[in-house]
Amino acid sequence: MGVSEYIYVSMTLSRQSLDMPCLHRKLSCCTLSNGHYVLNIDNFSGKLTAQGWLNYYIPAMQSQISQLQEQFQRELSETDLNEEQSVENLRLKYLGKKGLLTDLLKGMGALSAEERPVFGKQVNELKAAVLEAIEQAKEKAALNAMNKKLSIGKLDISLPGEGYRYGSTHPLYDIREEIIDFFANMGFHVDLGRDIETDWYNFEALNMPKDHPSRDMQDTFYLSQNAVLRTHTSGTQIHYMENRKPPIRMIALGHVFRVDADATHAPMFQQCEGLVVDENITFAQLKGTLAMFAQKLFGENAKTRFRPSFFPFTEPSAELDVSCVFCEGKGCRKCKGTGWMEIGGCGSVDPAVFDNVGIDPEKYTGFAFGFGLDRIAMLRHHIPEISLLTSNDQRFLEQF
Ligand code: FA5
Repeated sequence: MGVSEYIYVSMTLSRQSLDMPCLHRKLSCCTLSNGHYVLNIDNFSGKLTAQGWLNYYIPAMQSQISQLQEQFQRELSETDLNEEQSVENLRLKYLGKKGLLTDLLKGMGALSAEERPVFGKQVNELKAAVLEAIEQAKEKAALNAMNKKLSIGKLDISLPGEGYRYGSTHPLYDIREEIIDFFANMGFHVDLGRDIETDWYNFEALNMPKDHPSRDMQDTFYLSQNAVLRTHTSGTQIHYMENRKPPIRMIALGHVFRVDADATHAPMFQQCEGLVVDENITFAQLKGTLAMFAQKLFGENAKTRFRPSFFPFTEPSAELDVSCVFCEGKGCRKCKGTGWMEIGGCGSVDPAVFDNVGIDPEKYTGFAFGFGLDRIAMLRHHIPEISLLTSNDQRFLEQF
């Protein structure tokens, strides 16, 4: 019948326990003697054929499995089906990592080739039955729990659902992207510059010598004698012109810092600088470019006005105003009755600036402009207070 030379018994058996071996304990063995197997285990010693052994083994195993089955049925009937946790505890007791059935299955490794299929079949059948019973119990427990909840609290199915909260892009981000899109389409290169500039790039090279009154408005956040948090993006023009020859078409966007704080002025805000340098560049081209830009930002009806002004690095210089978006140019409280709102400064590049970066002012001319992104966002969305843009207040930001 093909039994191996040694019959492996699942525990150290005593005479009395032979009918009821605990199947998952480790082995002892009996030796072969003239076609018979000698059981030599603990205090029991006797001769047995292999078939004789199986005759003991199979009923003992079956009896253990059916005892476990009865035990499970009893415990299942005692489990509180109103408590999902009780069902889970029962599952763990039988099918968990150290569960009774799991243990039984683990013990199979110690069985002989003849014992294993007989035993495995029975244990697996029991396992499937236990699994199914627990699944059914779980469903019942979940249903009972829900019924219990429903009977305690009132469920108002007419209440609105909770819904999902979707994020949105920041209005300043949107404007920044639109500006980049507009100028990149016109062939402008995009630069970001740097937040910290030396005195030379932020002031001196832009024709703002030390102690000159034009510095006063921006003489602000110094990190050292020579390093300053940039007060405008115009310094990027200088870096750009130092490293490239005309023709030049570039914009530079980024944060700038000033000691400034009221409803329309913030200590940190974003600017966009623009620079064009080539032969025969004129103020008329500057006007045309910015008029198109204003229409792109504020719609086709937006009008632009160039108001004479002063910047040390442009000559002539102008402030760029757009018709008030609140009253469409009629005059209101927001535009202080003028019908116009300022968004930036501009002008033709001062020849002194070209001298500072080694570009021949006799051969080349250029225009430059710089405007505030926060100001544009305020105008476009009718935002009354500039600090709202950086307050991180979700109720405010959700509107965009
Ligand atoms: C300048 O900063 C110049 N560098 C602009 C320039 C560039 C002129 C190139 C000529 C040629 P101004 O200080 O005016 O200019 O600032 C430009 C724009 O930045 C203003 O029109 C406004 O839109 C915005 N701005 C200025 N200060 C603040 C502030 N504290 N908070 C928010 N926006 C501001």
